Amino acid sequence: MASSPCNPFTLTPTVTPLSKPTPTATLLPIRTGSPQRSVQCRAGQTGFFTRLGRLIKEKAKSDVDKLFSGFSKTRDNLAVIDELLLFWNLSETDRVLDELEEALLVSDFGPRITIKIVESLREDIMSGKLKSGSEIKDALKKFVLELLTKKGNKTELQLGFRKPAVIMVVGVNGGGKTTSLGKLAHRLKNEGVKILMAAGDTFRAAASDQLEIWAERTGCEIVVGEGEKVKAPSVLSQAIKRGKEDGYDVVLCDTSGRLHTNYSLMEELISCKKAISKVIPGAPNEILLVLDGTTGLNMLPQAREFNEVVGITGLILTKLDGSARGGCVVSVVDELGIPVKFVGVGEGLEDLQPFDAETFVGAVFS
Ligand SMILES: Nc1nc2c(ncn2[C@@H]2O[C@H](COP(=O)(O)OP(=O)(O)OP(=O)(O)O)[C@@H](O)[C@H]2O)c(=O)[nH]1
Ligand SMILES: [Mg+2]
Repeated sequence: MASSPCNPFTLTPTVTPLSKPTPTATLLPIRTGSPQRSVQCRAGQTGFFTRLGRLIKEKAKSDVDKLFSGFSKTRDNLAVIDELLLFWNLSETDRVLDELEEALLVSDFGPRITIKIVESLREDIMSGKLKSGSEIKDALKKFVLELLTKKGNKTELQLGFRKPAVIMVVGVNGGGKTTSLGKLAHRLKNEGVKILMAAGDTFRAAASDQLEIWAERTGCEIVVGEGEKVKAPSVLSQAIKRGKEDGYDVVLCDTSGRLHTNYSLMEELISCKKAISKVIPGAPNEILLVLDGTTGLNMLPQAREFNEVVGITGLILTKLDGSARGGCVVSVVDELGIPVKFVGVGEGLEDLQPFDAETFVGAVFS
């Protein structure tokens, strides 16, 4: 690995005193979780975020077991493919491919990609390129892997070069935005990143309490709006100002759940984005759309609408632990060409896994 002036591995961690930042008249008070250890990036900032993104991605490869267990239901669902291919012979190709098609559809690979896979396999079988069940299985895995790496590359977080980097999470109600934000904070914090959370869900009174619990749990600081009429763009704007003034590395912005079909709520999201970029031109660096894996292909219209309105830079697919439909990862990448950056495989702190195509293919077609 090339060395960088801001290598989070080599810098000595310093304990930042919990003294409150000097308050200014316009800023909301900051709330603090438990005392945190943070690594300050002392030299130039270029390279810090690039390395961070890469580091998190590399960890995905070492978290194979977690991802493997997270996809157990999808794997069980697809195990039928092994049985089919074990006894495959040329005369039974049509029946076997029909059943393979069914298994992929049941796991939410989606009709478009399923047909592409099956037809490509049929062609290779008929031309004599694939001669055994194991060759067919390998070709199936290769097809999925190539699709994920071609259409959904850049799975690393792209946090730019300036501090603070801003990440905003968006999505429909109950998809797992706040939980994913908390888990992401935990992951970044483990790499020595100094994080500020912004409670941008101002629709529900309990929303900021939920985020405060995550701030406490992860030892991060948080900016929460005060008063009943506080608006999300104002909270986010103030949090970004605070992040800038107090030298945070990353500001993580939570937002309210909203139906992609609700025009005025989608407009509010545009205002949130504008409020952020007014403080830091070019921010947010990442707008991550959180999609509930259990909703299957219903997530596609949601994703299209959010993408059109605010421009999605990456996806977080949640609740894949509880669902046997992990194939939706492939269908969203195929349909939208937006990379999946993280997958949620449980409710715990460690249950947000950076997405790695190879690990995924190994986990669902073991
Ligand atoms: N099993 C499982 N549960 C999850 C996962 N991610 C989130 N959840 C659960 O899903 C529920 C909703 O999560 P939240 O984080 O509150 O969702 P949200 O999108 O912030 O919801 P709103 O703010 O109401 O729109 C909670 O019970 C979470 O614990 C996951 O990856 N796996
Ligand atoms: Mg929430």
